Amino acid sequence: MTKKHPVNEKSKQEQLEQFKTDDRNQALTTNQGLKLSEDEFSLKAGERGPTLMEDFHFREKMTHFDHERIPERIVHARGFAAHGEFELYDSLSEYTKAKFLQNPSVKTPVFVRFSTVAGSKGSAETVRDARGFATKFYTEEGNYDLVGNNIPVFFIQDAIKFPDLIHAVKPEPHNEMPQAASAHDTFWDFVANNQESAHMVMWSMSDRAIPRSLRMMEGFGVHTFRLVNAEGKAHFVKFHWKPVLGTHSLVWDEAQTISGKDPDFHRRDLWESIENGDYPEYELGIQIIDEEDEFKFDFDILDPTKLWPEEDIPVKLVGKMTLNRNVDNVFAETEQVAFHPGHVVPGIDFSNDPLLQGRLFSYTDTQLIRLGGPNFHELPINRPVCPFHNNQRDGYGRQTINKGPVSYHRNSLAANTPAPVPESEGGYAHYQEKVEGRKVRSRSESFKDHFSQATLFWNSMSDTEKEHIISAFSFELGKVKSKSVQQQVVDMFANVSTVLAKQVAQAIGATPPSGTDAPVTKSSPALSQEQTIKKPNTRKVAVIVANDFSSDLPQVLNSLKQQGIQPEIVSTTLQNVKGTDGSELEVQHTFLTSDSVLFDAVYVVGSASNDEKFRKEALTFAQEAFEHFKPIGATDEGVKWLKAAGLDSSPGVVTGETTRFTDEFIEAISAHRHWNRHVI
Ligand code: HDE
Repeated sequence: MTKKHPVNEKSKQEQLEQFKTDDRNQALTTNQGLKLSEDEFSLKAGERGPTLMEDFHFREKMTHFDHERIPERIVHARGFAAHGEFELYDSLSEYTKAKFLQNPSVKTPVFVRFSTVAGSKGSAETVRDARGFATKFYTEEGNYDLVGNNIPVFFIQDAIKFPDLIHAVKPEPHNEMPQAASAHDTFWDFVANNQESAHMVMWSMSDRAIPRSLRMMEGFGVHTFRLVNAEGKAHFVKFHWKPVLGTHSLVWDEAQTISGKDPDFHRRDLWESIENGDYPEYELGIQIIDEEDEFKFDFDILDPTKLWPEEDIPVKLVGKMTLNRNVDNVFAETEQVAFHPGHVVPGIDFSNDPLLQGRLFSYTDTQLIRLGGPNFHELPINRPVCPFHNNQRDGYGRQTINKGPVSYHRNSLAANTPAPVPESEGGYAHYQEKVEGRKVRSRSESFKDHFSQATLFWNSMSDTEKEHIISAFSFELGKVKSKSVQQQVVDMFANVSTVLAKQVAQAIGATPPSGTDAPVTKSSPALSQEQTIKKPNTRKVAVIVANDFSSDLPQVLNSLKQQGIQPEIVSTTLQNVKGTDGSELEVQHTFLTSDSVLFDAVYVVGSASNDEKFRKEALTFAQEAFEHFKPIGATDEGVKWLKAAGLDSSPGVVTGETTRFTDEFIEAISAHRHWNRHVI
């Protein structure tokens, strides 16, 4: 039978060009290389008869499919990744002998996987959660993994509590709800009964837990590590990633809507930016503390619930990472990548942070079950770029064909190779820290202050950020059913701020604490996002337009584009829209396929025709953007519409003539959100 709409040869060629597949122009074969003559019908005894056991092709294809999934990560299951490179600004030889941190002309390839923590692999991306920020540096001395988060502290102080924390935050086991959310009883019960979580919970309830983009969030190594130089001198270090575009967030209402409108919002944003050549960039920062100064602070530097205030210990920017290549295959790369804080190179070492020490065990263990055996280092994404040789052999999925009879050390038959090399030739030698003590299961006294830095965080927030934190607590605890847990949490956070605790108590019907807050003696401006870098580039603007737009519009759009802003046309249908001067614009979205939450700003051009439905749709966009404090622009009919709806003359709403309009609108877009707007 001839097809009604045969694929024409030209579009077939275009498709081949578009998708750079290795299988291009190849014959279809089985995994044994046998060419196949048919792939749509199983082998049957007669056209209407039973399928035959003999059909090895059907069995191979189906068996492979049946085994396509591997266990998802217990935490950080939902992730997205990209390739890139890291360049150093100046040699760090003063602090470390790590080769990739010596020479600014060396470009080190990297692979970065971002993730949410609590949700399963198919969960939405704009949920309230910490984000994983794991970087694999493929250095000439072996792989170095900096497996961090976008929050600088953690919930617990000792790794032995990690299974408890994760059991509490994951969906409750009796009904597997809620997915990818901490707004439920077990999580908050854990918090109230493990008060070391106070500081991290403040961050999780802040805007940091709903980033606008993976390109606009910070990364932190969290633990204290050591850098060791060629003379063997060590310094304590904390690692930071600072996004060149600044640190920006969504608002909670918007984040929830996006979860439904586009559950892939963050990966789409990252993917598209890289495809467009707007490569995400992050500067690597280090904070350094001399070994001699270990005890000079009012917190223990081994305690992972504490940060080092940047105003006391400055962050030195030492290099830049650029993500410039999307993955070719999400399973092969993003899913099979195996990170491990224990993947280090000479010059980078550990501290005795008890959380870090436990992680050094957990990550290999998890890869064994997840990737099915001990040979995961042979998967292409995990392979070091330098050669590796040892006497490990066999196991599931072994790729290397080791030759010869010798697979042991020490030997004489292979001249005792492969052999360890001294430190001077690149052999890894652990830093010889002096340790002594009793074998105990206990927590150091110096780890017992759970509230000072939680309070520092609160005191460092702007009024808007504080409001968001109060709302987040009220939302999360509002979903908790146990009155007792609600009250315990209110009482706990009264230790951070009575203002916070009172307002949350009011919102959830709990008993407010008595007392008032002590006068603020210290704050850390670096913790607030208010003063972050603000740039217009890569911001997306929904341009709402119909036929008969004025001849100025293409010029406005060009000016926006020159600033790196991305205007995208939204209209009733995907038909091109025409201007009064005959020019045409391609429409990318309809009111049905898009929503204001998927954009950073809305620009209402409107329509001269009396299309009431169009006007209503445009105003829905503008109204929603207004409530999310986003920049709004209007020209042409749009100005009248905004005025009639009472949306004009508020901060960040720009209406007017073309030349001034464009500049003011760009300024409004650069400001990102207009918090001083009165939203009811
Ligand atoms: Fe993880 N963590 N973690 N974690 N973690 C995992 O390893 C674990 C912690 C982090 O994109 C798992 O391969 C323990 C802190 C990231 O593939 C697992 C403890 C920080 C990722 C594991 C922690 C992290 C993971 C699950 C407490 C920030 C995703 C799958 C001692 C510094 C990496 C896997 C990726 C993943 C264990 C705490 C970051 C189970 C036991 C603190 C970014 O091994």
